[in-house]
Amino acid sequence: APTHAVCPGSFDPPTLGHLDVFGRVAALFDQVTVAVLVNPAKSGLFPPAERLELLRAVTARWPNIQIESFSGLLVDFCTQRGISVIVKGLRGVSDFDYELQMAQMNARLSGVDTLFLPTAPQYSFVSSSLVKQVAGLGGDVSGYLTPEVHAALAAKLGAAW
Ligand code: COD
Repeated sequence: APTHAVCPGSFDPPTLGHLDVFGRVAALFDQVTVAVLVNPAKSGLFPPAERLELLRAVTARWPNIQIESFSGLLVDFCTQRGISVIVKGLRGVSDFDYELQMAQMNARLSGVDTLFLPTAPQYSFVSSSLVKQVAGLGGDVSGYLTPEVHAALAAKLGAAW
């Protein structure tokens, strides 16, 4: 049977660390859904529609990746779409504690299993929140984003770079 995995996250905005995981997952599974959590209580820097648009642009090279949004429980989204595997990137031990808890809860809730991919070492310190913080203070984050995401972030922050 064809395999279908989900890469869930906030992606506010998507980084090269996310993209590295997407590409590796696209090589391992027949179909990959990148699922953007829409949290009505927490809007983030980029509205969900802009995150979806950026994700579509940066994943255009992988024909088996599709972009969708979801709210509510991730496992309900998976069950509705026949997705049997959640894939998460692990940056280090600090990710592991929380990710293990979520993986075990999700498995218990629904039987949907989680696979962890180790982050590429050059991106192990990269997170959307740190990128936003550094960029907001005038630091150079061009090494951690695609050019289109970098431009969108510059526009959002009203930056001159
Ligand atoms: N390198 C590799 N992987 C990375 C990197 C990097 N530099 N940065 C992030 N990642 C990976 C991580 O695996 C992360 O999980 C994923 O990319 C997305 O990252 P973020 O920061 O955009 O997203 P999060 O961590 O905010 O996403 C959390 C979820 C949306 C997955 C989670 O909150 C969720 O499933 N919510 C839905 C509600 C639900 O079901 N709750 C019950 C859970 S048990």
